[in-house]
Formats: sequence, C-alpha cells, structure tokens
Amino acid sequence: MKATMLKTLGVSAIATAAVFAGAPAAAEKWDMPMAYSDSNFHTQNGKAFAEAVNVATGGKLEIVVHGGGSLFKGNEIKRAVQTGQAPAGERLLSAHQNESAIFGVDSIPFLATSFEASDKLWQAARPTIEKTLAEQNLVLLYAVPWPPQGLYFNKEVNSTADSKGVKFRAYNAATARVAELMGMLPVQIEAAELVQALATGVAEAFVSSGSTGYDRKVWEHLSHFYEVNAWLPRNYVFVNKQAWDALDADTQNIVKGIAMLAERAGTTKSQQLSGWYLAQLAANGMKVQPAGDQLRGELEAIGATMSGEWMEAAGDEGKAIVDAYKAM
Ligand code: PCA
Repeated sequence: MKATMLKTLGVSAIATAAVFAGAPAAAEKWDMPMAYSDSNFHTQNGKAFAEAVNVATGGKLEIVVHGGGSLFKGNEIKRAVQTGQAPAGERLLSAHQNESAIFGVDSIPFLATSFEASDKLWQAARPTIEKTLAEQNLVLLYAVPWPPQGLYFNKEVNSTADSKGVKFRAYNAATARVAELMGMLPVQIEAAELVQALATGVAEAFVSSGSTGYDRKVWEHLSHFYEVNAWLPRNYVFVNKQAWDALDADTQNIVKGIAMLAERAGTTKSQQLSGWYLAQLAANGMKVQPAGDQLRGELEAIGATMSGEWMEAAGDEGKAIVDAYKAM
C-alpha cells in the first residue's frame, strides 16, 4: 500500500509538472455511468475518485461521472461497459448473481453482517470476483459496501404471517428469494424507479439500507423500518478491458492507487453515515426498530435455506471463499 501510494504521488507530481511545462497530454475521456442518485454517497465517492484521477494524471485521463442512471440505467451498465459503449461504470455487484452465483457472495443473509465482516468477506472474495470479471472483459477497480440491510413496510410486521401477499421491491435475485420465502410477491425495480413504484402501489415494501430509504424519502409512503443487518451488498467500479489496456502503465498505476483510496474512503463514509440515515428516517416519522424475535427467527431460518442454496450454486469456488472468510 505504502509503496503504491508513494509511486502514485510521485507519478502524479510528474504528470502535473508535465502539464505545467506545456507538454502535450494525450487526453482520454471516460464516461462513467452510475445507477444511484447524484446525492448518494456512492455517487459522491465516485465523483471524488474521478476528480482525483483527473488531477493526478494532469488531465491525461478525465473521468466524467453520470449519476442516477442518466447515461445507462442500472441494469444496462455492465453490458455497456463490457461492450465498450461506456469505458467505465458502477453497478451493484450482486445484481449479476443470475450470471454467476459468485457475484452474490455479499448477499447471503447473515454471513457477514458488520462493516468489519464485510471487509473480510470482500478480501476473501475479491480474487475470484476479479477473475470472473476478467473473463467478461472487465477490470475491477474498487468496491464499497452499502450500510446493513433492513426491511421497509407500510405497516407493523412482526412475522412472515404479517407480510404474506405484500408486493415487494427486489434489487437482485437474493432479495427476490427473501420475498418468496416470506410469502411476498417480488418485483425487480431499480432504486431510481423506487419512489414511483411505491407511489403507484407497484411495490409496498422492500429491503435495503437506511441510505436508499433516505435518498428516496420513502417516509412519504412507508411507515416502518426493521433493522435486520442481513448483509452489506457492494457497488463496484469497473473498466472495459480494451479501455484499460489503452492506458499507459503510469496512468494505470495512478488509477489503481486512487481506486484503493476510494474503496477505503467510501467504506468509511458508509459506516459513518449508517446510523445517521436511520436517525433521518425516524426524524421524518418512520418507526425504526430492530426486527422482533418472531420475525428475526423466521428470517434466520430463511437465511439458512438461502446459504445452502448459494453454496450449492457457487460450488467449490464459493466454498473456498466462505472457508477463507471464516478462517480470518
Ligand atoms: N441500496 C441499494 C442496494 C442496497 C442498498 O442499500 C438499493 O436499494 O437499490
């Protein structure tokens, strides 16, 4: 880390000096679509990352963030980057669980339920995720966890008997499965469309962090948030392989160094804001509380079922990640 940072700083000083000396910099511009709103902390962190790259490369690589699904919608971003329509992008990692179970490693209920555990799980999973993405023409830069996931409802829910038949907004295969196992009716909806879905009754409940509830002001439609701390899913930032290979080695080193800092900075921010988001939900009239014993017990049973299903789907690679994580 230290050596990389020194190298990064050294390279950045040289790059800046070259610009001031009027050396021609072959400028590269990367559009970077992101799915979540401009005010969201992931998007803010992505913008800080882009800005740092712009500065450190002396404008040689300019990254321009497009938040809120404005350039490509959340569910289009990965394909756009794979095919080179966008050189870089950010997406919820577990949204690709239907392509490969490995991508869902961060959405196994109750496997890693704190920031510390999430860091360890990511450390254990990262090489495999990196390899899987490389097979898909993608280079992984960094990943940042959302705060822990809990349940949003428009009524008091003390057990799965209370949630039967509820229309539930899912953001990946795991959240759709949670809904099914709770007797609810899952529908896949991007955060960008969440408010509309709640307003029109397409969805009446969902699972997410306090962050998304706050960003989308869901207190206008929902009344209860149950803290479950079920998992901490990650957003990840990635680059098209050809776009990456077109950068010179110095620029690649700068980007990698700043990506490491962005991963740390984003994770710290997520943790710092975690309690604040819940306080905001409460301040805006929501009842924020831990899931009751009955509901909690039922969710843990659902979690055990889903862990088994994931282990089976992810095979030896998945088992190796979970073993490595548990040994940490
Ligand atoms: N917010 C994202 C994913 C996880 C989270 O906390 C969402 O609801 O889309």
